Amino acid sequence: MEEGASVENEAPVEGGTLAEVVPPTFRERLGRSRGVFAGLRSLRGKGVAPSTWDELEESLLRADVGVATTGMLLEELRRRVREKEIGSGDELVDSLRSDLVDLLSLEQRGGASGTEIAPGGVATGEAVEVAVRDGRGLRFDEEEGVVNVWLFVGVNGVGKTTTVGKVARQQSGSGRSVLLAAGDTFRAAAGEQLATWADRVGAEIVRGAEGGDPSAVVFDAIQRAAARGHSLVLADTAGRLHTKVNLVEELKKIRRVAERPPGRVTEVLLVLDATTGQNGLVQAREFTDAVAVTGVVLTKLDGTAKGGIVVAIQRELGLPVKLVGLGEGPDDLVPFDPAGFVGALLG
Ligand SMILES: Nc1nc2c(ncn2[C@@H]2O[C@H](COP(=O)(O)OP(=O)(O)OP(=O)(O)O)[C@@H](O)[C@H]2O)c(=O)[nH]1
Ligand SMILES: [Mg+2]
Repeated sequence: MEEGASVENEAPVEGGTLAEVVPPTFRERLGRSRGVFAGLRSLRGKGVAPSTWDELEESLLRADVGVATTGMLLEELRRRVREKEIGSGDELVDSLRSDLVDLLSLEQRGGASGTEIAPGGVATGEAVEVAVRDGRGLRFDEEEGVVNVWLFVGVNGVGKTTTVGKVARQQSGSGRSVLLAAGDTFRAAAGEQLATWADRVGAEIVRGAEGGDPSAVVFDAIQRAAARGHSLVLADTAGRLHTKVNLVEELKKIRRVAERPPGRVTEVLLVLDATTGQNGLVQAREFTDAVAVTGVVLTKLDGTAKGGIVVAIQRELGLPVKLVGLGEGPDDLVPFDPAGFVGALLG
């Protein structure tokens, strides 16, 4: 984690509670992605020449936006130039910027029961409005006696366990009573890793034996949560398994068990590593086909990721990117915000 960004976090701690955390910004953390988009930013201050189109196309493809979306964006920009709606490099980049923001903005998802909350926060004020309108809030049912279960799924190494820890910190920081379920019984270290997060956050954890049945762990976690008055279970899962049991079959079983009252699965978050680029999309399809995924957590966008993958995920999977990982630290998880994201890339 970059130390420089956390200076303001070191405000005095009063009454044992953590001082207000200042989350990292896209602009600070999207180093590599900003590099990939530098070619586009450099079109500013110039005219629109035939070579401009090659530069645009190459940059978008290199940024992982994907062939289909790149084609669509370029076609629309060409039309505007042809019809003299835009004439300068600046206008071209601004046009592209608003097209990308539009592409990344979601329409309201109707009919959701429960409270939509801004990721990392409880339902208060303006943040809720934004979250609901955007369909990016994390669903939490306030109903008496219900234990909300958020499942974190994805292939190995993408950042599931880390994300569970970060979400636990945010949720408990905003006043929810959280319990962690170590549903990755594939290796002992996975339980240890989650236990470290539980310690850090001050959350209870339920673990099973190594090689044990993960759905039994999740079941026990829900029972414990109900008995102890925790309203939210965050369930980590394995990215791979010892046995021949298909990972997806195992997840279906966990989900079935978690749906038994008092449990209620209110989020299934697919964790994807942004640095795997278009490969991530292939993985994602396998999961979405099997366990009704409600949103994506895109991790490692601070690393060697190229940024455009966010566009590809939402366009090609039709799934909202709800949270973005911008580092390994406990506070390096932020709600996805299209305008902030595109603004950081295109300046
Ligand atoms: N730079 C960066 N690293 C991250 C981010 N999220 C997770 N990581 C790192 O990615 C590595 C793998 O993270 P884990 O949380 O263990 O991944 P996992 O999906 O639980 O992996 P398995 O349990 O093996 O399936 C760790 O070194 C994390 O610190 C992120 O947003 N940015
Ligand atoms: Mg893990």
